[in-house]
Amino acid sequence: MAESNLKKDILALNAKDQLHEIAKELFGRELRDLSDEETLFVVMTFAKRIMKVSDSNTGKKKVFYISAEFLIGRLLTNNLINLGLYDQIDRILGEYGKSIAALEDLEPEPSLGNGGLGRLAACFLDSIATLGLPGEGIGLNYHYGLFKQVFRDHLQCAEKNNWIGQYSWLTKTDVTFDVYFGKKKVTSRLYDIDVAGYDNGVNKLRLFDIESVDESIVKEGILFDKEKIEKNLTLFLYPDDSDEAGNLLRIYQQYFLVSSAAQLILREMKNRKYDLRKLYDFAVIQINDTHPTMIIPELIRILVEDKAFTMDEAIEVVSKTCAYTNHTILAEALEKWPLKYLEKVVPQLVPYIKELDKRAAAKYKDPEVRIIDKDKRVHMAHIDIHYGFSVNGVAAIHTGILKETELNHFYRIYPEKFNNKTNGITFRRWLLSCNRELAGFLSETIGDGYKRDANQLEKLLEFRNEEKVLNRLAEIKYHHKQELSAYIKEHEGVILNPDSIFDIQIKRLHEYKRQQMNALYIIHRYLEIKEGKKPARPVSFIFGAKAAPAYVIARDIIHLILVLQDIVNSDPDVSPYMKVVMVENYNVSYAEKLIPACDISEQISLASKEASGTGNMKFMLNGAVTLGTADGANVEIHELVGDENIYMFGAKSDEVIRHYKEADYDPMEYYKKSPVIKRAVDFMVSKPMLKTGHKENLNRLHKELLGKDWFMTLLDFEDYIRVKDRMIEDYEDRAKWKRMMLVNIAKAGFFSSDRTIREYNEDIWKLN
Ligand code: 26V
Repeated sequence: MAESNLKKDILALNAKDQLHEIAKELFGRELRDLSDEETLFVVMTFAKRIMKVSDSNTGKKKVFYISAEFLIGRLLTNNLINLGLYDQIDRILGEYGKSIAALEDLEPEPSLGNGGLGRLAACFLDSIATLGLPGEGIGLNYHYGLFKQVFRDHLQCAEKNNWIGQYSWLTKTDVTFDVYFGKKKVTSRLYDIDVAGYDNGVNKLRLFDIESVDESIVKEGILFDKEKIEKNLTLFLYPDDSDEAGNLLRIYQQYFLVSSAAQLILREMKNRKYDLRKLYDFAVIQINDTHPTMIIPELIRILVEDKAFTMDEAIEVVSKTCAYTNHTILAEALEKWPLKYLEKVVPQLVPYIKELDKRAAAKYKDPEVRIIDKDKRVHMAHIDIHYGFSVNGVAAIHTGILKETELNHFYRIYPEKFNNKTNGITFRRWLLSCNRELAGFLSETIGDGYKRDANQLEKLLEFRNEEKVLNRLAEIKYHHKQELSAYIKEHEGVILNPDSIFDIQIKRLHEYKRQQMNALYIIHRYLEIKEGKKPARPVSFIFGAKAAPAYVIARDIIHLILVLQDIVNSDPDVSPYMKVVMVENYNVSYAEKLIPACDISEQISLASKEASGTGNMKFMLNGAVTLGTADGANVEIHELVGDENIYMFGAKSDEVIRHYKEADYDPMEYYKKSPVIKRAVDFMVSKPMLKTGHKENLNRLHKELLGKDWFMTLLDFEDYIRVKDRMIEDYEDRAKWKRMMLVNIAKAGFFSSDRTIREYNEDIWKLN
């Protein structure tokens, strides 16, 4: 059907009639007779059609946010809220004894990201659309996304997560491109997902898929033949890259993404009759970490080989079009591809990368800023910095460390390129959708304005001494703790007491995030209770985390927590006073249930290592109080709420950086010096632990902690105990705690991704 006809048809019918029509069209039955799952597909189809005929955000210049990950999560509730249709549809479904809440858990989650970086990209798409800016995301259509986590025998196992069924948010387009790996040609097809802005136009997330993909090659778990590129290229997100075949596949994926993206962008320029010599007047390409870096040499190659540009001209135009965001300072996460891998996968790009390196070397003598190093490895970030016009970090402290330490050699030659863009989160998903009760109460108390202008949350401060308001905040928190307890009972088989303190750490499992320090605290508390030190109120320690399948120590930490869960929860002396639960398959949907129920937000990374964090912002917005180190955006949260509304502990980033420089940190020193540390660490390999868990995993972890402890757990452990104990005590001063909740909510406005996107636009994209 032509679009204008569709638009007329849709506008002519009211929502109820449309739902009935779609029910008949899809299933040949009445709405009332459909299963919940079928009803979900009807509502999804309805929302999809509305988005198809909504106005799209257009303008002369457009941002292309290119990213290997878009962790969009479920879209039903979010789309209905943004389209302003939630209440209406919920009322109509109510007439048939159904509700959106009952449908939303049936939607398969698109897990097209690992964690913060991918979720940030999804929040950004929401804000770009909400601000009415022309922009789109460009990524890959992974069929299974991130693996589904299951626990067996206290260990993490990985299974495939199939999210694309007969009905999904994807729209198949007829746009295809040829992508060449040397002489080998494959076909790339474009799929679109509409992104509705909040009460504003619609943008698109454009996902490319390899046409010859073959799901049947996936064997047990997530195992598949890594060599068969034409069949496997878009099956999984970041497959195990511990071997050469895995690394090569990752490069295949990256080039497939950038070659498709470059063709899509140039096709649009051609359709709109734009002059490619002024590409930067019409397009800005934001490169999300180094994964899409090859877009730079690829665009230069196309301009030179197909569009008659000289090398100088192509480099100038591309450099004025591309901007780079850095999301980590961890050395092992900064991509350095062996030149021979690139020669194997994309030989056509290698002469261009060599040319870019040659030019940089001719200009700057410092070997630290070479693109190709003496060991013939290509530093992807160095391409971005030399040949992009902007380099940004994602929180003030992170950008500071990039300038002063990690990228100092570059900062000295290009100070004007460096800028900070502190991350943000979309309040539509992380407040309006996941915490409807709090959003409703805020509207009653301070009006609706905060939904468009997050800074208006500060109006709440006027109520900091109003008992009625404080009590209502506590009631809403309690309601979510009850709901979460019911959910965890059903899904994890663990019974939590909603009157206990909910202490939550949810994020990817990584040693630098130090879930192991939280686990050591649990051991410490367990042993104290065993000795008869009974606390005033129980604490529920809740974790959610996936470990990369090849990351052995991270999997050992999951094992440690699962064994502790078993031991603590089944000990009748202890379990009335504390419980431990690690939820299975932590993902965006689980986060939406956990975050509104949290009292203590655990943000305990080793200072300097967490670039920003965004979970910290989501917790704060939902009235949790932060227990954190001076790292990432915690530093800015601290500045906003003040000393009296946050619990900070641990070594500062300059001390940590000094320890690395001097190589003088020795965990054994701390272990020998402190009986508290010794007792907790040794319990990991004690009789009860070895009886429930596996010797191999627990011994390995014990050895790692005492022999290396690269992320300095023991350096901060005693201070962590001290501050966490104080925080738990302070919870009993209920008036004080409720005021802390209020201040945290009121000060969260700064972390709206609308603010972040406005800054990107003003300083980097300049779209309006
Ligand atoms: C990647 C890898 C890959 C190889 C093994 C170890 C490792 C460790 C870390 C990473 C992180 C990649 C980049 C990333 O996800 N950064 C996150 O970006 C978020 C959004 O800016 C930010 O909030 C998080 O602090 C940052 O870790």
